[in-house]
Amino acid sequence: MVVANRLAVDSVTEPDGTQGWKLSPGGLVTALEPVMRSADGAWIGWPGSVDTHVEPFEHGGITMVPVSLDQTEVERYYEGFSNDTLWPLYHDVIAQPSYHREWWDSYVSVNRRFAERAAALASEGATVWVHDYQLQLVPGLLREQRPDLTIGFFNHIPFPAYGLYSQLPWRRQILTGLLGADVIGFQRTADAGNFARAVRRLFGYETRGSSIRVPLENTDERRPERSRTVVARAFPISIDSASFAELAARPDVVERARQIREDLGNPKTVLFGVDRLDYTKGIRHRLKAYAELLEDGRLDAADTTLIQVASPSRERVAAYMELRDEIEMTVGRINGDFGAIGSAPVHYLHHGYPREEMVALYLAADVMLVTALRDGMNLVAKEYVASRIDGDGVLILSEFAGASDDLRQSLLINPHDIQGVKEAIVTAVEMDPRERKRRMRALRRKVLENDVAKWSATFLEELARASHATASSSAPTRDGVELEEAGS
Ligand code: GDG
Repeated sequence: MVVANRLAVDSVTEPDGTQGWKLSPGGLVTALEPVMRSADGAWIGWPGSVDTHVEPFEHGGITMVPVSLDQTEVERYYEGFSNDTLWPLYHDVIAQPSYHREWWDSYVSVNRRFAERAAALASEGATVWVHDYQLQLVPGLLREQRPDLTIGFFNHIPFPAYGLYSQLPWRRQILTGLLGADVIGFQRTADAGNFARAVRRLFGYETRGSSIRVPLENTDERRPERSRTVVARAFPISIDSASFAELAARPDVVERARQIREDLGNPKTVLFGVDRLDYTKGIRHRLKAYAELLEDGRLDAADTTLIQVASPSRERVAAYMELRDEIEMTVGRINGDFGAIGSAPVHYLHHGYPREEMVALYLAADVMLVTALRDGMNLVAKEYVASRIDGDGVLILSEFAGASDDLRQSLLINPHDIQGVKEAIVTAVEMDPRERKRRMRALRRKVLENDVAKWSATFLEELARASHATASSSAPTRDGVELEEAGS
């Protein structure tokens, strides 16, 4: 069973006026859809619109179990606490997090609803996999009601350093919620380290490698030392690499990529960025570097084009409205300063596209720009690599995206260092074709070997091991192992 904020489908109105469902875009669904289909699983989540009361239904081999949210809950639990408190806090306070007690109260009650739904539907001894920062209390709440379950949690976004995490007025409650899981997965080893440090600082629990010893409530006075072991470690997420490679081989997609370049006037260089319109993605930094290169004359607007797809996201949150205004003003300024009739240096598209079109854009792009200021993983970087079956193309990748741990043969950048980003763009544009292919070959090996099926299998294996260890459990031994100091 998967428990996630969003159901894996969006409601759509068919041409004949009837209501239907289609698989939704976005990191989590892109990642889990193939796994769930093959596991014949159930997916609990919010359908994405207010007061939608729908009975469970089947879609694409997955049982969808909708959880309804009312208007106030959408404002407080989702737009508020999830996207205006936790999201900026966990992304290193790039934007200022807002702390409101009524948002927290709503977060608690919605997490409780998800947990109750899962507790009511899960079969005896089932495996439940809870996803992401919107539902951090669910593992703890679920364990209280259903100790028979094996519970996993995966955090798709970063986990911040203690100095930032400690701002959160409800920092202890969140940790208690997460520690209800048997396995807590993070994107990077650094995230797991930040989590373990927060646990030591706030609770003083012992941690040893990826194991955390959580004392059980003292129900048995003869065994005051009883504890359970929670595993917290990195499981870097990936994509369904083969399906991107297959799309990239389709003649209509290849033709579409050619068409895109032709429609742009066959420029020498096509640069490409695609992101949810989010302040974590570094779109402004990218535009600034590009504009300066045009200004300096190191790139020529006559033979260079940047396509920036910014898919609409969280449009009712104030920080996102401001960001959109800022980006659109900057794009307008660049096109005004450097454009000519029939040629615009930036093609800015505020739309979502079908996956075929995304792959055609990946194929049309000489240089892919991933300039996130902070990003759990960044699947776009991996999708670009998987799509380049021609072995060509250059990936510029922020070291603050989890993907940079693995994709070392990209051009790694610090997006705050605008000069460094400019140099990387010039290096990419001028790179010798043999060097491009050498790098892309190494990147492709990584992405094709480590796909999403391997990611979920690795997580689920760890979860099975953890549940087995608990079943035959005793407290972890201290013999011969140095425990990290509480409070360090
Ligand atoms: C979160 C974490 C982590 C985007 N626009 C369109 C579209 N997309 C797809 C991309 C990609 C996905 O959405 C975005 O994934 P990212 O990883 O880049 O970023 P987030 O949405 O922020 O995801 C992130 C991820 O969770 C998974 O754990 O990597 O760090 O922030 O797959 O292709 N897809 C289509 N049309 C679009 O217009 N079809």
